[in-house]
Amino acid sequence: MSISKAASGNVFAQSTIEKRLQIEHLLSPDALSSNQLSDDGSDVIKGLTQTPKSLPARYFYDDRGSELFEQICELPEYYLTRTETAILQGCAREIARITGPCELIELGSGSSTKTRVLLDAYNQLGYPLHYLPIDVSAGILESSARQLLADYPSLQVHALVGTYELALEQLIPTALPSRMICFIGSTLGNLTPQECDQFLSQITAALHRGEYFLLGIDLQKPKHLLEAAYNDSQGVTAAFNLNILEHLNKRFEGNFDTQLFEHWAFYNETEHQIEMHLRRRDSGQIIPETVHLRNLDLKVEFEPGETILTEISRKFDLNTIQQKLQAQGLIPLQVWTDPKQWFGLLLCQVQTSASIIGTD
Ligand code: AVI
Repeated sequence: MSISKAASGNVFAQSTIEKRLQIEHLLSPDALSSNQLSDDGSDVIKGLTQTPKSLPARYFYDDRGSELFEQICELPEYYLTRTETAILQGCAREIARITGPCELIELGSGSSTKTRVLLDAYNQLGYPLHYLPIDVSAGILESSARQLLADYPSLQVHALVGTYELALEQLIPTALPSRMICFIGSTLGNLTPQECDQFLSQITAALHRGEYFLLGIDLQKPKHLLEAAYNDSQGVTAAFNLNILEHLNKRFEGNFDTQLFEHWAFYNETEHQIEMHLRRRDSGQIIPETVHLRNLDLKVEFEPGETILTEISRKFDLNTIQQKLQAQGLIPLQVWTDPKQWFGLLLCQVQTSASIIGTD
């Protein structure tokens, strides 16, 4: 092929990508500058002034945090991503057959790696490919959407930059017969039970009867396996946890000294959740360490050994979660797990009049 032909081919491919890509900012681009949400840090003030101290887990995900999370997904101890991908590879065709042609809506799409497994299945069945990824990170959303559009010539992408809550409130009907909201990766586990109930009711409200919800969840298993996944030998999870302080320093002009804190993660067997903390190292110094977050006009003292809860990661029981979904009008149609039953993938359908009759 001559250079000019190759160049014109590239221009053509580029122009079809532009035609098939739509990016909508649900919050103003100003509010989203440097991947941030449009809040004023009041959640940080609230978390750091209560006892015990805590921070909202979403502050993990600045550019560095997102990069570290991608690395976590590849770690030998972090079985979640690998296991879920393998399950998805085994059942994607079945999912596509059950739902028929439908728009794929993905919450917290990130790099959209697992989405490809679903897109391949819908593609192989000759279904139109419509993908609506939702993420707070405009950069990751756009770059992964462009990559997908280059790889799937018939794909249409309508990306929404914003929080799940905003996106779920603003979903519009699709030209396709149905829609499926995908919430995979066990991110549901990062919500408290109360937040989880509220989230599931938002899912039901956002969908029409007969539409679909695909949920990936990490399941309960022996403590040592769980603790290894959140205390990896390479220290990537520790770096991810500590990065939240760097992020706060940048965002709110803070002076957290990350050397003074250490990663601490354990499995709480009563609550069935990993709890991830940052703990002020106990170096024999008894005076409290004062941290100043200038933009928030906030000074916080940390005693030696004091902790900040940065994340919970709940581990589910398949029967209990199915009951919860059913109670929210999300009827589980099919459940897939891996041979060790470490991870679960559930396809649910918003209650139809037929399923209401069926449950009587
Ligand atoms: C995003 N979420 C499902 C991860 C988890 O396993 O709860 C976040 C994570 N935290 C530490 N490692 C991974």
